[in-house]
Amino acid sequence: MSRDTSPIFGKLDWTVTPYTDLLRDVNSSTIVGAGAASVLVLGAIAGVALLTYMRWWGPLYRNWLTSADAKKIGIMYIALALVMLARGIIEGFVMRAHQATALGTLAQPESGLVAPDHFAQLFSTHGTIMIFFVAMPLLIGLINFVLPQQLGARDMAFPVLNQVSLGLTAVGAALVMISLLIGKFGTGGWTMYPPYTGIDFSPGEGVDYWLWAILISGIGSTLTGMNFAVTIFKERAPGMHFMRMPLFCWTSLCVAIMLIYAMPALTVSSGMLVLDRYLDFHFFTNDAGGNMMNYANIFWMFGHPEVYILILPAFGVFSEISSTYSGKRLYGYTSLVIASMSIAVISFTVWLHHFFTMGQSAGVNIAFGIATMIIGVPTGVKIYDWMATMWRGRVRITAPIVYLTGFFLLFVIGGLSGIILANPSIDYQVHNSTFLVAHFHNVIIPGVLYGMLAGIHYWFPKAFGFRLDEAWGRRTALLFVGGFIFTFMPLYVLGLMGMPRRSPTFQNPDFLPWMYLAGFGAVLMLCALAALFWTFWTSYRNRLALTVPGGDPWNGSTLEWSSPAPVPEWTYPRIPHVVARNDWGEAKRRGDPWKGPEEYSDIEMPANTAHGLLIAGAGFGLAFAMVWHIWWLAVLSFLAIPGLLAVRGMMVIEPKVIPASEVAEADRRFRHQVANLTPITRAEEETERNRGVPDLSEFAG
Ligand code: HEM
Ligand SMILES: [Cu+2]
Repeated sequence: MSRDTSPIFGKLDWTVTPYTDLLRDVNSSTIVGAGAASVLVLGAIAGVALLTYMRWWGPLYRNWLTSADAKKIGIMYIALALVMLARGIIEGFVMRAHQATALGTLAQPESGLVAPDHFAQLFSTHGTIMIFFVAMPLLIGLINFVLPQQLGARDMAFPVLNQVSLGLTAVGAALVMISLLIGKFGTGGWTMYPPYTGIDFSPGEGVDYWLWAILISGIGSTLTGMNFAVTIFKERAPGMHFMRMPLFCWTSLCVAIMLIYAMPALTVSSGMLVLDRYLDFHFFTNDAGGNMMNYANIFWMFGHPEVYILILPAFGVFSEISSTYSGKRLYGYTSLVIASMSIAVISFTVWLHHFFTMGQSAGVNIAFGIATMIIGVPTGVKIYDWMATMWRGRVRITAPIVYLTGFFLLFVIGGLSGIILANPSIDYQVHNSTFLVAHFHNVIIPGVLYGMLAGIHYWFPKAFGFRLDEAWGRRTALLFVGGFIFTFMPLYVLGLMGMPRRSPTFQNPDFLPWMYLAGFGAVLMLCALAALFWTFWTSYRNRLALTVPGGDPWNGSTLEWSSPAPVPEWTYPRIPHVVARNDWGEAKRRGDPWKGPEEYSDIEMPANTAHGLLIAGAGFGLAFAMVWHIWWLAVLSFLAIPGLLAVRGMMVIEPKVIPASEVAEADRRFRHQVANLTPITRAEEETERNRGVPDLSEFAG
C-alpha cells in the first residue's frame, strides 16, 4: 500500500490513524489498536491539562527541561523509562492474552485477540521499547544520578552534551510512541532483519520509524558513553584512586567503554539499512549482490555487548546493596572488578551465537559456543561474592534485598538456560522457539529490571528526600518475582513442545494450559506494575513520615551517603578528599563524620540552557520528516542541527555561580540538623524514627 507523496505533507494523510482501520472493520484487533491510540491522545491531553492547571509549565521548563545537572537528567531518564515500561508491560500482557486465545486449526489458523500483523507490531514495539527505551534509560539515568556523587564530582564532564543525549533518547521514545497514532510500526521484531525489512517486503513507514528511532537515540547513547568515560577518568575527587571507586562506578566504567565500542555498530547497520530503503542500495537485499548476513553480523556486534551493557549496572547495584543491607564490607572487591572487566571484554567475542543456525561451519560455531560458556565464569564469581558478602551479615530484608534474592534464584536459572543454548547442536533444536524467549526474559527481568528497581529504591531518598514505603516496595518486588515465574517458566515447556517464537497462532491444543498459566503470569506482572506506581504515590502522600534529612538512611559506606537528602545541586560543599575505599564508612569509624569544612568558596555549576531541547526538536523533526518523506522539513531540520551547534559555539556562556555564603548557610543548616536528629539503629531503619542519621556505634561495614 504505497501512498501518493504530496510536496507538503509527504505520505501523511488522514487515513494513517488506527481509527481508519476501526471504521473499515470493527473487530477485537482494530479496537485494541484504536484503544491504544486513544490512551496516548487522552494521556497527552491530561498531561497538558494538569501542567496548565497546576501552573507547572514554568517550573518544568526552568528546573528540569533546561537543567544540565546530571542528577536531574538522571531522574528524567528514569521517568521516561517508567512511562515506557508501562507501555511495554501492557503490550506483553496483550500478547499473552492473544496467545491464550489463539488456538487455531490448519484450515482456520487465524484466531485470537489481535490480527497477525498487529501481533507482529506488538512484539516489535515491545522488544524495541524494552531494550532501548526502558532498560537503557533506566541504567543511563541511574548512572547519571549516582556516578558523580560516588566519585565526588560536581557533575558529568560534559553537562550540556549530557542534556543533548537525553533529548536524543527522548526523540527515539517519542517516535515509537507516536507510531501508535500516526501510521504503523514495523513488524520485523526488535532486530528488524532484512531482507524482510527491506523496501520490497516492508514498503510502509513502520521500519523507518524503528530505523530513525534507533539511529537518533543510538547517537545519544554513544555520546553518553564518552561522557561517562571522561567523567570517570577526569572528574574523580582527589584520592579517589581507581581501586577505591565503589563497584557501581566500576560497572559504569565498563558500560561507558562498551557503549563507545558497541553503539556505532548499531548505527552502522541501521544506517546501511536506511541507504537500502531510501536510496536503493543493495547491502542486504536478496538480489544485486546484497547479503543479509552482513546485517546479522554487524547488528549482533552491537547486540551481544548490549545485553552486558544492560546487566552490568545491575551488577553494580547488587554489589552496593548486598554490602549496605548486610552491614558488611563487600566481599571480593578486586575479584568483582576483574570479573566486571572480563565480562566487558569477553562480551565482544561471542556475538555469533545469535546465528548459529545461519550457515557457518561447525568449527566456527564451536569456537563461539565455548566463548559464550566462558562468560558464565566471571558471572558466577560475582554471584558467589554477593552471597559471601551477605553470609553472616545482619541482613535487613528490605525491598532491594527481595529483588536481590529473586535475582539470585532466577538469574542463575536464566544463565544456565543460556549455557544450554550456547551449545550449537542444542541451539539447532530450540532456536526460534519460546525456549529462547523464556531464556532472555529470564536473564533480563531479574537482571536489568530487578537491579534497576532495587537501585531506584535504594537511592530514591537521595533524589527526593524521603524513603519509599518498604511494605509496598516488598510487595512490588514479590509480585515481579511471582509474575515472572508464572509468565516465563511455561515458555520453556512450550518451546520444548515446539511452539515457535513470534508466532500469532498454533494448532496444538496441548499448548493451551501452558498458555493460560503464562497469561495468568502476565496479569501478575500488570499487578506488579500497578504496585510499583502505587509505591511511589503512597510514599509521596506519606512523605513527611518518611523524610530522611540526615541523608544516610541505610547506614551506607560510600561517599554519596554523606550529603543531605535531597542532595543539593552542588552535592558537596567542598570536593571531598578521599582517603579510603569506603570513604564515608571510614569517616564513621573514625568518629564525627559530619564535621563540616572550615571554609567555603563559590561553586561553579553548569548554567541552564535550552540547547538540548532545541537539538532534540530538530532531531525529532528530521526523523519524523524522513519517516513520512516530507523532504522540505527534513532538510530544514537537518540544517538546524549544525546551525544550533554553531550558534552555541559562538555564544559566551557563563557558568552559574553559587556564592560561598549560600553554600555555607545551607551546609551549616544541614550539619546543625544532623546534630539534633536522633540516631537510629539498623533495627529501626524501617520505622518513622529513621531520619537519615544512623547510630555510628553500630557501624562495621
Ligand atoms: C513484564 C512482563 C513482560 C511480558 C508479559 C513480556 C512478554 C513478551 C512476549 C509475549 C514476547 C513475544 C514472544 C514471542 O516472540 O513469541 C516478548 C518478546 C520480547 N520481550 Fe518481553 N515481556 C515482558 C517484559 C520484558 C522486559 C522487561 C524486557 C526487556 C527489558 C523484554 C524484552 C523483550 C524482547 C527483546 C522481546 C523480543 C521481541 C522480538 O521478538 O523481536 N520483555 N515479551
Ligand atoms: Cu548474545
